[in-house]
Amino acid sequence: MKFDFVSLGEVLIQFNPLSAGPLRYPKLFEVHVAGSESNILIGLSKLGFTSGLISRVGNDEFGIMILNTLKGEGIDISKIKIDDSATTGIYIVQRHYPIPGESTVFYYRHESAASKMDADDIDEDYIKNSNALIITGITPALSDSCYRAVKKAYEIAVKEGLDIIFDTNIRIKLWKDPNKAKEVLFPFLKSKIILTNKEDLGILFPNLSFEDSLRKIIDDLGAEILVIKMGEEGAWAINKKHELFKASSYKVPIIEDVIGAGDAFDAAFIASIYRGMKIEYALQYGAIAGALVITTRGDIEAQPTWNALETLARYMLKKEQILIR
Ligand code: KDG
Repeated sequence: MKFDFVSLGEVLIQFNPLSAGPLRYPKLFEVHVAGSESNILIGLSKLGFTSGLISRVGNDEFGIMILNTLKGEGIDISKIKIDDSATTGIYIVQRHYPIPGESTVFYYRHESAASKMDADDIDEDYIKNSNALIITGITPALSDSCYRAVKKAYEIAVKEGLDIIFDTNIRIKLWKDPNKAKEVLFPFLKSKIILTNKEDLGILFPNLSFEDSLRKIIDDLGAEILVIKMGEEGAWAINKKHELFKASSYKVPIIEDVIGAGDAFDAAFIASIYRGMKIEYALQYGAIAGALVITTRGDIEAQPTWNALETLARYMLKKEQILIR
C-alpha cells in the first residue's frame, strides 16, 4: 500500500486534569492519546489522507490503547513495534497555571519504549512507498538512537525524492541545551516545507535577525514554503519568490488546553497545500484547525474533518473574522 505520508515519533498517553490550576490539587484526570507526529497524521487522516507511523510502544495497556486509537483513526500501525523492555511514555498537562490560557507539560517518558527506536526500525521500502516524510524536532531529542532513526528516514527520503516536511518543534525540556538542539536539527532544515515559530528560529539562528533567518531558510537551505506559527498572533508563510502571506488567528470563546494546536495547524495546512489550495487559504485553514483544538482537552479529538473546516470557515466569513475563499 502506498501512503500519502509517513512519519516517526513517540505516541504518548496524556493525563489531562478535569480542573485547571496546579497539579497538586486535581483528583480527576482524563486520558488521551497524543504526540506531535501522531497528532499530525491523525489530523491528516481526518482530512482524507493516508499515512503510517513508525514507532515503539511498551508491552502494556497504554501501548494497546495507542495502537487501538491510531488504528481507529486510520493510521497504519504495522511498523509500530511492541517493546518488552520498556514502558509506554506518559505526560501530564497543567492548564492555566501559572499563566492563564497557557498549558505546561510534565514528561514521564525517559527511557520509554519509543525512546529505544533505532535506525533498524526504519524499513526503507516503507518510506519509499510514501509520497512525503513528516518529521519533527521532538524525535531526535528523545535519544541518540532516535536521532539515528530520524536521520536514516530523512536520508532515504532525500535519496528517493520524497517531499520532506519538517516542523522544528523544539522542546527545551527534552533538549536541555539549546545549542544541542541547533546542532542536531539544523541539517533537517533542508526540507520542502518548514513549519516553525519565532522562538525556534531564535535557537536555530542565534546570530541572525528574524528576517535574515527567513531568508536563509528559503534562499540558502532551499525550502519551498516556510511557515511561522505565532499562536494568538496568527501565522505567516513565505514562498520561494519571497511572497509573504499572513493569517490572523481565530479567537475562540473558550481556551481549554492549547497543547496540540500547532499539530492541528500543521495537518490542516499540509492537507490544504496537497489539495492544491493557495498558501494564503492553507494558512487560514491551519489557523482554524488550531483554534478548534484549543477548545477541548486532548490533542486529537477536535481536529476537524474537511467538512468541519469548511463549515467553520464559512461561519467566520459571515462574521467577517477572516477572509476565506
Ligand atoms: O504538540 C503537542 C505535543 O507536544 C504533545 O502531544 C506531546 O509530543 C509531545 C511532546 O513531545 O511534547
